Amino acid sequence: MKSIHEPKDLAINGAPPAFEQPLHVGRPNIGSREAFLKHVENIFEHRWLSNNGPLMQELEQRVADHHNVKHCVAMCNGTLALEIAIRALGLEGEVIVPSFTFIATAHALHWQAITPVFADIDPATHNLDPAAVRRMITPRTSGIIGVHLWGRGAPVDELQAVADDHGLKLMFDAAHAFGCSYKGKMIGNFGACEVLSFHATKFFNTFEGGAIVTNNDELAETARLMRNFGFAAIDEVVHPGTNGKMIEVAAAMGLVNLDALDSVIAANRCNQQAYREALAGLPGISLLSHDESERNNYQYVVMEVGEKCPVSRDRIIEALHAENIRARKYFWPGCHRMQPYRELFPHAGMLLPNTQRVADRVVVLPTGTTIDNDAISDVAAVIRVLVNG
Ligand code: T4K
Repeated sequence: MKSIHEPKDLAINGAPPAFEQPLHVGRPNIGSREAFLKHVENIFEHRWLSNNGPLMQELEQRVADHHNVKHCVAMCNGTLALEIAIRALGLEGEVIVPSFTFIATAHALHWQAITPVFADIDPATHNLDPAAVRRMITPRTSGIIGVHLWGRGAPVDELQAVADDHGLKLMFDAAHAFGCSYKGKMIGNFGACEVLSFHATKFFNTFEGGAIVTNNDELAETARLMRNFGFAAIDEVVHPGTNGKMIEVAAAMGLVNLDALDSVIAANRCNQQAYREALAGLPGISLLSHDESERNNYQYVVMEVGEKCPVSRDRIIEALHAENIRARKYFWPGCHRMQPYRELFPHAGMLLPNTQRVADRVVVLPTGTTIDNDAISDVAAVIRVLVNG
């Protein structure tokens, strides 16, 4: 790996890329391979591959304990968990969501013939602005889905107040917030339920996976029925349902990754600090920070390119990609500017000025257990060379 010091060294100027192998956002964090392979041997030995298997049950218990919540209902992925949660809660008509989120939040509604109505965000936190949510309520509104973006808690209390004032249901997309807290209480305990994602790129992964976490017994029971075709017992279907089951090999991955959480947090935290130091003092460049009084997983390094920066966000992305650094523009351009929402709501952007501004500024940088301080220095050097001209 070479270090970049001069503008002429940038790959966009014809030099070879800084990294021979791509440096990815979302490189999976993987715990003990040995322990995982041992689980796999056991799975083969017992020939129990899916359908409420023992490893999945153990994982559910440990995830629930980790979040101090009564129920964890594991699923095959976070999107299906969102769909099931939405259906189990009985949402219908219109549901208010941020547009500045991964497309799955909106699609999980649209897929079930529910209209996602996009509300604006607070540009300082990137999370829903409760006042904007209030403005989007109509007689057809049945609920609100808050997103704890980047793992930082949405304004839960204020959103709950809006929901209570208007008789709406509130749930959270907590795909980024595994192991995080809000006002000292673990994520998983807010709204009617919360949905975690255990996708490969997440802080905690089960290859693919997700879960509904809730303290509501009835909701958990309904979600359990729905994920297994509505079966209450052999030959007894009591509810409409689908196939949302988590397989045993995925649960095995989850169990070994649960054992590695502390080391992932330590690596992520160290990376955040390294980026902060390496990018300090650059005009118009800032990094989103974490509230150290809360529990954080530090999974996303979110850089913002402000007006004072002499180069554009897209120019920075172009230069990083040329160096084989696969930084991302999450969640550009915002759900409302993607299909089918762009066509369904062509004027939605008029009510989403903060969403559009933030979406045009963000760069998510590579982090996780596979990146070291030298690599971070090189990533920062590319940005520094560009910004300082
Ligand atoms: N709600 C929110 C707020 C979410 O962010 C997500 C998922 C969901 C709901 C839905 O949960 P799931 O149904 O996914 O459980 C990625 C993830 O696929 C997606 O799970 C995640 N959010 C989103 C933020 O990021 P893409 O389209 O960016 O994926 P892709 O294929 O471009 O991969 C991202 C980077 O990670 C690439 O640089 C390659 C690298 N990567 C990826 C995988 C899968 C690896 O290095 N190894 C891998 O195995 O969506």
